[in-house]
Amino acid sequence: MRSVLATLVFGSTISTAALAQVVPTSTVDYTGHKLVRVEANRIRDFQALNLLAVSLWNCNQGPGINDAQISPDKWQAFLDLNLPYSIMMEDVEVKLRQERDQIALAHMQRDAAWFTTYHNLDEINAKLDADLLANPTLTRSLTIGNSLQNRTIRGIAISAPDQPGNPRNLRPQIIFNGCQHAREWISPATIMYFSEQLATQYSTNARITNILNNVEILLVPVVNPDGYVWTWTNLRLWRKNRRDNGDGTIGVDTNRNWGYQWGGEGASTDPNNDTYRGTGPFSEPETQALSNFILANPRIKAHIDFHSYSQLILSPWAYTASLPADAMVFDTLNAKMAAAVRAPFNMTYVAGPTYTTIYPASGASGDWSYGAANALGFGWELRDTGTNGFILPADQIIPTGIENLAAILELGDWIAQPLNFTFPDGLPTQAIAGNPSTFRVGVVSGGSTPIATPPTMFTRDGSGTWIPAALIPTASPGIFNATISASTCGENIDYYFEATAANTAVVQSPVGGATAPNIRITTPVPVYSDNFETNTGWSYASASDTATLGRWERAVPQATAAQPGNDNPLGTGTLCAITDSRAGTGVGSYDIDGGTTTLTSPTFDGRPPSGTPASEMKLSYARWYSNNAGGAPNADSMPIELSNNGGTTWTQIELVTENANAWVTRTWTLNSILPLTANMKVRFVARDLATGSVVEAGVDDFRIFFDTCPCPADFNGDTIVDFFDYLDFVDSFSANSPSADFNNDSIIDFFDYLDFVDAFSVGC
Ligand code: 0X9
Ligand code: ZN
Repeated sequence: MRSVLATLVFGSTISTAALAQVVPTSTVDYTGHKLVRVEANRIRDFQALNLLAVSLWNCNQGPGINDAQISPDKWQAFLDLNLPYSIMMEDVEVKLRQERDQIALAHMQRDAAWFTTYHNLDEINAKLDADLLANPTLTRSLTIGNSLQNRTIRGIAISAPDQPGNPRNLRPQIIFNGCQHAREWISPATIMYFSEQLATQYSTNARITNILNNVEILLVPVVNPDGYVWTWTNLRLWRKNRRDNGDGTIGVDTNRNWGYQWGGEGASTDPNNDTYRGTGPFSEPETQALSNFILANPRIKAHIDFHSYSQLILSPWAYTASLPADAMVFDTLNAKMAAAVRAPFNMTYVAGPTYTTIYPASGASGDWSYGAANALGFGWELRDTGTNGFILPADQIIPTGIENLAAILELGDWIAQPLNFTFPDGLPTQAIAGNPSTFRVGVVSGGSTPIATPPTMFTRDGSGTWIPAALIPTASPGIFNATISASTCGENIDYYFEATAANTAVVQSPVGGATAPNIRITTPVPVYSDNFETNTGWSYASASDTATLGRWERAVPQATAAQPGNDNPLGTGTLCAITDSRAGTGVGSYDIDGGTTTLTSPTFDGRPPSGTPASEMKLSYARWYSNNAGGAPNADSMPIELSNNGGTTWTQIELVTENANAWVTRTWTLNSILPLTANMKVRFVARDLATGSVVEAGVDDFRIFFDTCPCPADFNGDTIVDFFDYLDFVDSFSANSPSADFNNDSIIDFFDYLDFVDAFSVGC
């Protein structure tokens, strides 16, 4: 035991011997070891780094950005590699000592709450027993199986007691596990937080009550107990299980050992490697136990395997870049969970398919759960993004628990529902007068089973009667086309959807159906509109641009974790302006490098037509911006600027820093930025100025329009329909002025007079 502990123990109520059992000990000393984030893009640089490093904490098997632990004796050699790096941790041992001290201190307090520190395996099992005892009607104990060293892999199941017509043993289940990787201590802590909160909030929290009334939650905090114990007794940064590989090396990466696409890309055949896949699929008792448990419980509809660190929500596939059949369901859930996890503390967890969002990995649990066990399988990386890495300070256990509980409740809601809707193109909130809105509607029951019967869409015009229409099936099961027909400027269309689940329950979207419908408003026809489907004269480069890669172009975007896989879904077509479509799969594959790239609109006339106030002239565009992936998140920004002198001078419209991970439509009043002229332009200056920053930008559906619907009866354009309009019309009519051609038939005659009188009597 370290001397600092002896000091802490001195005078306390806990004996040194007792404390020794609950405070980690170590057989190695990492004094002077630094953790560095390194950009090693070339294969030979990566290989050199890999050889030098004590270990790579991110387990990345390839070139790119890596977190490398470098011992003091290798520091100069590391510097000699001459790679861009930032120091994440000055001294790993100092961090480890702080962690041990915190654990010791917490255990010496008589009243330290359980989640204020980390706990060893015995303490976790004791807490499971305490949770079982405290909530006997809601919980039952789970035994998953045994580890290689014969430790019991335990769990707890939580659901409401039997209800009439709703027995507990018929409810769908969701399983959450932690600690496949021994050193990722925040994962068992988070699972234990779920255990305590779900059980204690049943009947006080309506949402948790509803979930537990309809779903059984299965929690397995430590899948790899042998490895976990090892991190407490010998090597805090141990990852794998404790398999003796027979060649002097120890350990199989259980998250490369699952029997779906085992042995493919992103898993090592080298027993010494941290991603060693084992001798065959399910060669390890830990993965055998959990997979057999999942197969024995076909009510399991979803599985999240919790890891750390990087703050990621990872859906299938991990073994291939191809998208799974249920991509739409995963996209929807990824977005819901990423939004929920952000809500409490504004923490970003990037969500997406594993292969492209983190790296290729074969034999990972999520792929098996989805591919072989018919459950929605996710991998998850908890806090943080590298400041502390695996050595996450204990005061982040509760915040991590809170934000991730919020996220798993989204999955709970989904599985608790007999049927769920997805809207991969989004829902139309506005349409241009005279244009219909066509979009896709996905409907699944039981988590991911597509329904065959088309759902009904109900629409009504204003306060009119609801008109039902069956949606049109597409070639993809469970995906239908919906069309809301064209309307005139100013009309509001209400709409909602209804479908019947396998268990005959009728489900509406939005919840509440006719009493809380979606609304689509109808906007005026724009005076200038560009959806980037054809070349309309935008400039994709300016003389001052310095970006070496990833410049603006007009293209179908290629999906990465930072870049969309589609143009603005609320517009038409498939193309947009986007920064680069270079081939590649990683997050940095399509981004901007080395400077600025400028997208400039053609010149447009921003002046209002006579009779329309200048304040009615609006600019809108859909934009994509991502700068929170990669080694230096949020280090860049994108100015969007307006010119009223053909590009001689520019005024900022907005400085984009927001990482919405979605297309965002922004609308501006043009004359509040600059006086309106016939010589206006807008430009988007995307830039990668910071080292290691991944920047992606897109622009689509650019429009100049009036805000309000035209009112023909307001003949003099003073926004009031009154006798002066009548007088002005009669004047124009008698003067045979072109403006008197009210019905636009190129003849000024009595029919124009009649139409004007009609419009005048209707008003606006
Ligand atoms: O490499 C892994 O196994 C995981 N990352 S970690 O740094 N915690 O080791 C991510 C694998 C993704 N997992 C699943 N899709 N299940
Ligand atoms: Zn892990």
